[in-house]
Amino acid sequence: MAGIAGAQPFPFSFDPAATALIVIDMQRDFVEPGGFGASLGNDVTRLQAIVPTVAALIAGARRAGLAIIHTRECHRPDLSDLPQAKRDRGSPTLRIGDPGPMGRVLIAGEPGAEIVPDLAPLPGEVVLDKPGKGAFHATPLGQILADRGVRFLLFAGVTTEVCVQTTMREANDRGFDGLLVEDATESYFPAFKAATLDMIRAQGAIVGWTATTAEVLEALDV
Ligand code: TIU
Repeated sequence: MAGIAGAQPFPFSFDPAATALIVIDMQRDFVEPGGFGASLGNDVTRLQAIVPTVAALIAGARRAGLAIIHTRECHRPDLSDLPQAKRDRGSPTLRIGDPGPMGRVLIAGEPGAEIVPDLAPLPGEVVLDKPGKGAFHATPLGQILADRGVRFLLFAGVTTEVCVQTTMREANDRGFDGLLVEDATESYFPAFKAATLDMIRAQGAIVGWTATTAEVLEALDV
């Protein structure tokens, strides 16, 4: 077993052979100007800033031999997996499926739905397309993790309080021990990121743990 003594709210123990790193939605649509995140009125620069940290975390996880799963929030070109409520919500400048500067917004196969080049998946790593905020909803993620004997999950990616937190809560209810890597996740709203970290680790790790990339890499001895 490996351990992160400085994890909050108390030390986190995990078996690297039974651990996966889940990198949530580090897509051009959320991180670059002109994509879905920007269409909702957000400033994407905060999210761009974590790319080097996420790259370092992924590199360390590769050296340690962890299972690595990349997710992408996107929909089928025919929009058959897009609930009308999701398409209609709010007043975005572009709706999901509309043509934008990076192709159709949040549609599989379009440039905007791709993971940013600096975090490109390697052959053999799972790339999971998901139609919802949570990565377990309407995907084979549960089976993929069961097939690999995974019991511990490390989480990175964007955005902290939307797709990352939703997935972490789904995982918690499914019996996984999950840790959110604090500096490898980001929100368009600093206060929401801070609140998410607090609520995850409150009440004796009611949802899970948090720790830094440096602490995770030290625990993995990479
Ligand atoms: N809008 C926002 O903060 N997030 C999303 O819509 N999806 C993800 O978090 N990936």
